[in-house]
Amino acid sequence: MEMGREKTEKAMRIMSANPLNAETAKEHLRSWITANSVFFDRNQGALMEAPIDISQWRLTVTGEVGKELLFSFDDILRMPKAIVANTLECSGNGRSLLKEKASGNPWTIGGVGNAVWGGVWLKDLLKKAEVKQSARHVAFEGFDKPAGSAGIKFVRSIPIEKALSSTLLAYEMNGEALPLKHGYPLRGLALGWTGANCIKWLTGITLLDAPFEGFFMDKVYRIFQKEQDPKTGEVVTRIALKCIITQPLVNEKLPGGQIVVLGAAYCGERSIERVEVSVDGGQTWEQASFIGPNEPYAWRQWQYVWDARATGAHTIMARATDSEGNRQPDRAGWNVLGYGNNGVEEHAVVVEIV
Ligand SMILES: Nc1nc2c(c(=O)[nH]1)N[C@H]1C(S)=C(S)[C@@H](COP(=O)(O)O)O[C@H]1N2
Ligand SMILES: [Mo]
Repeated sequence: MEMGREKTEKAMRIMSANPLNAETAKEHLRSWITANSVFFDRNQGALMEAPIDISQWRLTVTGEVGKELLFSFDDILRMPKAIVANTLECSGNGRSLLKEKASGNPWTIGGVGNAVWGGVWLKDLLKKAEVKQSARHVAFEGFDKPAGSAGIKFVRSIPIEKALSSTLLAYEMNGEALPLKHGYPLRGLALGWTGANCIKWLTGITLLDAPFEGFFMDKVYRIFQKEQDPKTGEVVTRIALKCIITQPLVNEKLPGGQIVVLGAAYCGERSIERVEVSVDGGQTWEQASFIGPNEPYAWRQWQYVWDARATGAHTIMARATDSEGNRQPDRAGWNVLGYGNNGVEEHAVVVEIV
């Protein structure tokens, strides 16, 4: 299917080629699984040209442990396998839709995707390492080459509680070996947390008695305001409650009649209870219906059939409520780096009925 493949490749919206930062086209966000070939790309440094020789790859576990460990890829494959669905979203997804500009990659809604991941539970590895009482954070290091002359490695840490409860080390993505650009051969996945907490090309895990300190922990991936020291801002961890509209497209011209509005709703560690849709700019709301699987950590696809009668411009909005009764905000809270845009108004889609 040569034509199909060409179309697929064109569908990525490339924001920067080197490092590669590209978002998934809305058309590819309409299924529960996001195919590996169209899954969004977010990289701090240049992509490596060839996969590592798997016989040379090693994973170390060091720091606040009773026993330092060294794993080969075969050692990892021999451990009990876990399969989990998880929606991965870049912390800055939706940034370009904020009313007030924020710096960073200009994501619309395509810095997100859902995959079924295969791998091993981090807690199973840590059990073998005899983690000390003093361990509070777990740092992850990849073997990608850092960008720029400063050469700062992308190292980040997560709290020990997250590492021991719901963090996967994934070597498989949607039934295939983890693709090179998504972290081959192994990546961390702090389930339900933003992409920055999910280190690719993993090679080192270090148990620390405090959060890791460094550029990618203290200067970015924090919520802060102008004139505030970034280090005093809250660290970006959980994916925020949010709803995206994947059909129709922004400014699409459509004939009147039945229009199938499609979208996805997600909120990381919690589940989605309800999605409501408005086709009159937020004056009235109707319930959407869910389609497809309902799995922890994974988004829910939904649809709403709109009987469009009047010609002219119409504003479609969608809003989600989680299982604890929280509803996403009408407007997102602003921060300097534009993280966590989950505003209903920011994600509105205007269409024209002709
Ligand atoms: N080693 C390494 N891991 C990384 C990054 C990186 O640049 N280097 N980028 C992070 C960010 S910010 C995101 S959003 C996700 C993106 O994962 P993907 O490219 O597989 O979609 O990987 C994360 N893990
Ligand atoms: Mo990200």
